[in-house]
Amino acid sequence: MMSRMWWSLVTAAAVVLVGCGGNGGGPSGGAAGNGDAQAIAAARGLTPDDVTAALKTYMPTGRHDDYIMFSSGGHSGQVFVIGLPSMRLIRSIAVFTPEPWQGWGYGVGDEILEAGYVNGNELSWGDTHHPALSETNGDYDGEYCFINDKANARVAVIDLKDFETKQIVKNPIANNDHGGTMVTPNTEYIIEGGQYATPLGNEYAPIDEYNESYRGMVTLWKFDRSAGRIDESQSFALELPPYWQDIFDAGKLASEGWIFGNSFNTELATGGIESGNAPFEAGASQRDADYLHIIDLPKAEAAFRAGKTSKINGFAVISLDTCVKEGILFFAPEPKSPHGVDVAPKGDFIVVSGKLDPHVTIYSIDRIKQAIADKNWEPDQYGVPVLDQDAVVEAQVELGLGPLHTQFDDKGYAYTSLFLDTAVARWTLGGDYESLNPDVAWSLVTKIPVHYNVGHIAASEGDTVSPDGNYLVSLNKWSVDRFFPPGPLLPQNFQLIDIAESGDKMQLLYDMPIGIGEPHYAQIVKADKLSPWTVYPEIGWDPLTQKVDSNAAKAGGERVVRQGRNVDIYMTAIRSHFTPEHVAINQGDHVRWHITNVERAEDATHGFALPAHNVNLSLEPGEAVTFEFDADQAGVFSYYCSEFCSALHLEMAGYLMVKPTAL
Ligand code: CUK
Ligand code: CUA
Repeated sequence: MMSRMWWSLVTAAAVVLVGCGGNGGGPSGGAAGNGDAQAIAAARGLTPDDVTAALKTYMPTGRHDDYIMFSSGGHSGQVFVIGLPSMRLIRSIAVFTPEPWQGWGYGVGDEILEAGYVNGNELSWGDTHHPALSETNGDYDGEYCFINDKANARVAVIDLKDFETKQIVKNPIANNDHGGTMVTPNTEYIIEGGQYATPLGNEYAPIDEYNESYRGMVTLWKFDRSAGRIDESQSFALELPPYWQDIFDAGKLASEGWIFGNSFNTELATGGIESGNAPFEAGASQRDADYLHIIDLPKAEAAFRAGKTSKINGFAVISLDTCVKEGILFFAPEPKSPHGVDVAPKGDFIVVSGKLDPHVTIYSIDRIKQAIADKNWEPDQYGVPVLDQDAVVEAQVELGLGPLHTQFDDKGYAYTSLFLDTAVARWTLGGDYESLNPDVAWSLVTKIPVHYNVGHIAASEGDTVSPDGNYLVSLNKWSVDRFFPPGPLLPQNFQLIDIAESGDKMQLLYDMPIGIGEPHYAQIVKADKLSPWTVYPEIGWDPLTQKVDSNAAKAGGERVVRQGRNVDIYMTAIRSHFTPEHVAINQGDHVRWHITNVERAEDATHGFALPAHNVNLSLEPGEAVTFEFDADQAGVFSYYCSEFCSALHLEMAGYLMVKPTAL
């Protein structure tokens, strides 16, 4: 069945790729396996493209991936860490959702999760959309990752020293967000834009007062890099018209200091399908244009510093009137129900996709600045200057149906996801990028089909000032027939695409099912930019403060200390025992339990599971944890190590004895 020519292609591809890998195998190195490889490929029905795809993605045991992708976890409330090109899930990072493997919410991180509760209401999930890696001069620096919770308007800070969540802030004026998180080029600010307009500060107003009382917003969270935390006191928000703001992006290089966001529902539709009104999907799609939001960040900062703010729930807000008066906010028409807004690597162009328009529209920052200088605008109904569209648009490129999000490479190409076409388009940028690409500027080059219905795409470092242009991942919303169906709830599908070659060559390499939530955006960073710890720097390390906890339990200092009804337990963990192994207390005591993993060996993690108390810890080497509870249940509770750490792991256990009050 298989012709000789066909097979020589496979063999040639295999040999070429082995050669490219720098392993020095050469023809003889591959020859021994050729017969076997051919037989395997034939038996499995693999095409030459399949074989090259396998060769480009396979990681021999022990070899690390070249890139690390940080993906939102959608309604899992987490962030996923995935290696490229192998597409191996390396870990999830618990953020908004308690997660027992990491102990997150089960004795570890409880205060951080509690800081994200709304009016004391426990929230045990989030809807993460857009991760943002911290940047220095517009390039990923590998230090922090930020992520938003669309459902509750929250932003989290993850420290990439240990890949753990350090802070959750609740937006004080909004109850949902979407245009977050994105960072300014030196991570001065983390952007969090709203989505569905509501009265700010969670006030009540009837829906028929929509135009007067409902508002949009964008919040600029000040990041204090030395503290590794958002500084709420130096953060502020802009009040925006009740258009539904969507995604934001920060300007860089040519556009540094500007922030761009888009909006849909400039119709101010208020829905009400049940009362015979046009549903939102129709009402919010009437007009030919919505508004690109253009924000002058230095002017906004100046207004904030000058105290030209009002307080909503104690949070500084620059009113819409002040935004207009101070020249902070401008609009430009953008066609039609836009979704993505993405700033090109040099910062000179801003690419907007209208979901209901087959084009991407490209704005020029020079033209925008000129139109502002020329006062070439008409005010909208809220008095915001709407710049003349012809004056600010540089180009439009027809790509296909349902364009959403755009990324960039090092070859002068842009890539845009096409939801309805279920494809990724490669197209050429003009201007300064023309010398990089051999094709005609501002034109479609090719499309690659994806499976199916792509939302975001992520190219390697593809939203920075220096994209590297090797890989692109298509974050597909539907997988339909790509995987074994695990019941009617199907996974999403991440597809890895090789974009290293120019022209019409792009190759689909790998399908990765995501069966734990619906990711939206992801960012892909070169692995060598990350330098995480593999053990905590010193024994007794508190990951919350990132320093040694002077009150941590120490080897030789294990003890139980009672002061009235308060009991402090100082415990150490090392293969394969806890010290102490018996802890005797009285019903009604308040317990503060301090455990230190005193190991220094990589991967020597211990768990700590306490029955009936909803406690499970993950204690990484060196880590010290304190958790508290009221011992209101009498009885004997067998605690044990919940990580299989050694041959005598099962013996790593002990007894908490809580003596009944009556005895
Ligand atoms: S959104 Cu999900 S596909 Cu939150 Cu960025 Cu466009
Ligand atoms: Cu320690 Cu199992």
